[in-house]
Amino acid sequence: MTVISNHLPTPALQALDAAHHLHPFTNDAELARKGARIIARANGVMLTDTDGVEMLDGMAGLWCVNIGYGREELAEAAARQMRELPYYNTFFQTSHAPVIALSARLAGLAPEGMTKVFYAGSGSEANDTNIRLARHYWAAKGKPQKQVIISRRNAYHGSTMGGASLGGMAAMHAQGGLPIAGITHIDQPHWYAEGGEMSPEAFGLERARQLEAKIAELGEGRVAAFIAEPVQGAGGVIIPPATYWPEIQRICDAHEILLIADEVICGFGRTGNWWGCDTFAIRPDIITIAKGLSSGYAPIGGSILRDEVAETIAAGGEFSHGYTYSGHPVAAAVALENLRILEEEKIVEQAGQVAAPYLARRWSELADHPLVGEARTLGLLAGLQMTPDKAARAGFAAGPGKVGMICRDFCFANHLVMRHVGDRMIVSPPLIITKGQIDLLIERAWRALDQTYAVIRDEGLLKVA
Ligand code: PXG
Repeated sequence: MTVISNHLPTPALQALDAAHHLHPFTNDAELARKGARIIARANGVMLTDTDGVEMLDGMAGLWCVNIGYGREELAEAAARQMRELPYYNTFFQTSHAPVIALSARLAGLAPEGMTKVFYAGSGSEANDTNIRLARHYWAAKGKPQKQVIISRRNAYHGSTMGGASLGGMAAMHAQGGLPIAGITHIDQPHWYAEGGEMSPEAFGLERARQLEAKIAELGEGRVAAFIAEPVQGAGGVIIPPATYWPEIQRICDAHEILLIADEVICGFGRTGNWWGCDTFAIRPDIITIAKGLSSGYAPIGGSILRDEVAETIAAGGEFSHGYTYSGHPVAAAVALENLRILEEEKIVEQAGQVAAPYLARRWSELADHPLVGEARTLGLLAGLQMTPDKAARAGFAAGPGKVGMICRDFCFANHLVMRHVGDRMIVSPPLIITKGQIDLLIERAWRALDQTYAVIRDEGLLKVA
């Protein structure tokens, strides 16, 4: 048996990693000089690296380990399924019990009237599927001109050609000739950065109405769908003003377009309810799922379809689309066990009713820190904005991301995994985080902010842009 071990000394692992592994979203030359942090094991909300350092994982991996690390039952489910049927496809008029059971379970959990699932291996793949689904849906309804998908700047919908095109990340579009044709973007509902003198409520309406203006500009007959994350995650935990989603829903209802809710981060309890769509009273036609579906224990994603969409696709002949791993039996068995634990242990309810209000209270205290301009949470998503001038909501003269990176490094030094997006600090911990662990998170975040403040003051970085 191949034994994958951590017993090589850390520098040896780092050297091999640098020699043979290109990392996602990483400047690999720079990383090779520093050496990667190598994670050895994890339990609950805690990670341990190969030097034995224990860190609180404020990011649940990459927004996905909702039930926390170390659940033996998921390992058992995977091993059992691998012994029974490690692989079979769902093409060619075949199916298998794990994918059937998972689909039925998801149909029960999904919003009313959404009872069919198409599987992918990841969120990116699922969003690629959604592009083809939405366009094929309109073609099947005799409206093949309805092709354009409207998304938002600073959205994240994945890293494939389709996913990155739907996303609104300028740095991603700058590489590889993106976006692909037929995808266009409107502005995001990011009041802190872009709201200027407007109230959040007025700003939320203004941003939502850009959708209506874009539909008018393109012509309703050309628009297939609008896609959005209920709360932007990778964009910086951007919680939209309360006016935003009701207005988006009104516009989608008034026009003949599909609404795709990308729940890859928000789904499975992250916002305090099962779906971000519940939290914001959104009625989507397609929901993108991944991450929390398996709590990251196995790669799996998918699209949950409104019944009318699924029926139209089914009636439209063969949908020429699918992946080798669509509905992979091991991933499906793991996801099913994850959902059983989320439901039976009432993890979503506990997160929404106990952990989320506690995090909201403790996180809001960070707003008293001299560096912090805004500290907001929704469910177990939290973001805070660092600024050299709270009243003006100003950015730093050093440019976005410099102070964020300093703070991120201090977080690591204080054994807290907290990410930065520009100069916003964000967390998305496992849903099972306890009040005591939230206290620890806040204590470490506060210390990192203090250290960041001291360093940037001494280095003259506390200047307004
Ligand atoms: N949609 C959303 C809303 C996501 O957050 C994807 C789709 C793509 O899923 P896959 O499984 O293909 O990665 C995501 C993924 C970050 C970061 O830096 C966020 C994601 C992935 C990688 C990095 O915050 N989200």
